[in-house]
Amino acid sequence: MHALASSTLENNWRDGYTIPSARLYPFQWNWDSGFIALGLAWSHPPRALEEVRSMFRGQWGNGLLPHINFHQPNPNYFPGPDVWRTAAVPAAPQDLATSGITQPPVFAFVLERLLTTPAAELPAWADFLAELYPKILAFHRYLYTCRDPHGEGLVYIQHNWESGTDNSPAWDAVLDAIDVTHAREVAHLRRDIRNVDAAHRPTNENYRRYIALVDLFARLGYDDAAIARESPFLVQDVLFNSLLARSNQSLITLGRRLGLDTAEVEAWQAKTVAAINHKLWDEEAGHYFSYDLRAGRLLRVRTSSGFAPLFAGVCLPAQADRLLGGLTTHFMRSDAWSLCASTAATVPAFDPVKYWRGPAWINMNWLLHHGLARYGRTELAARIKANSLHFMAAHGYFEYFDPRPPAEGGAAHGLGADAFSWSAALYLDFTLNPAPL
Ligand code: 9WN
Repeated sequence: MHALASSTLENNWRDGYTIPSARLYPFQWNWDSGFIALGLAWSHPPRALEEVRSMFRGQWGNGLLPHINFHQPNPNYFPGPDVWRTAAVPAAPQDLATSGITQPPVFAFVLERLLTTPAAELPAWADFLAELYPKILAFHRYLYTCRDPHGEGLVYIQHNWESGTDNSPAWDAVLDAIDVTHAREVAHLRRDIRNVDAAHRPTNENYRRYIALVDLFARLGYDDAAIARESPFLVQDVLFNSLLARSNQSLITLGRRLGLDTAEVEAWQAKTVAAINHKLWDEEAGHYFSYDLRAGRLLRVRTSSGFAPLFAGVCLPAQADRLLGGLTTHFMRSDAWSLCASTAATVPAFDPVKYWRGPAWINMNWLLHHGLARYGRTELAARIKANSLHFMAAHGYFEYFDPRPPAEGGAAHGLGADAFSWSAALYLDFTLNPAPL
């Protein structure tokens, strides 16, 4: 498995960065790059530093870290740079095409984790850390300045692609409310459904809405104030904000090591931790949900993003108890299920093979594993890890996996893209790095 993980990362390595998968995603993606660095740190340590540096080459002047860096042209993905049209935006880098939206902020905790790997023993490490720290800080500052209009300590995502959990049924109501009367048809432009089973990917109806949002952002010149005024999609995502909180903690830890003043980050952090527990916790359901700023309500669809506050360490003990009561009930129909379904099996839209609507993902399992360990739930943490390793040993480094056992119809193969980089990378982290996070 280690040799296969290394060769998967090797095959997906391009000129200074790693693509998530040759079949579906031929560019550099933001949060993928963070998880991938954690694997490269074991298979090829200098590349972990190169990977992160390449990602930040795409950072905008206002601090935004794009969700895709289009380092080299490739026709095998839609939407490409011609759809994003960011070249004319003054804040965008002049020498690298990028998308114009972001993804969950993982890099601060990725850097903290890299400290426990061979990458931190490289002579180049100290310079790398000093170079990256202000860039990550600038990204967080962008989020708090441009994505938190009411100063709540909760930042919003403006597109489901910013959530990382793109096709989650939690976004259905928000996407359905988008007026597509004047939106263009995009079904014929899609590349994904030519490359993997369409039943495992989002619908054409949804893709039309995804692109309607991108077209709106391009028309507004990626002006955040204008987007906040006009866009129908403004959501305080619980996963995004929890990873922001965990990354703030890492910025504080790393900042102190570097002898820096961390007061600004501490102030953000205090607000965000309180706001996650106050605004995104639903006492009746015993679960955390995302909040739709446009409609002014919680999006009460039970997904595995709701466990992310464990990883951030923001749950009070009583909340953690309630939350975890739901893990082995809502997220599995029998004890033979593997953890953790991305959408609870009790949600009507649950689909065990469709992208983010039911299948288990290795990065989400990794976050949950560390969240459980943080709360002393050793047995459950071990179970999540064992389930993750089993998925990959049985099926290979696929993008996602059916959580059902074969006796209940579970798919006999992995789902989505094969030779998927973060699965391989996190296999290495799971098995070679015993440090807590
Ligand atoms: C859109 C690259 C990315 C992941 C996301 C995953 C999927 C892209 C797509 O692939 O999203 O960003 O085209 O479907 O949902 O989490 O970062 O692996």
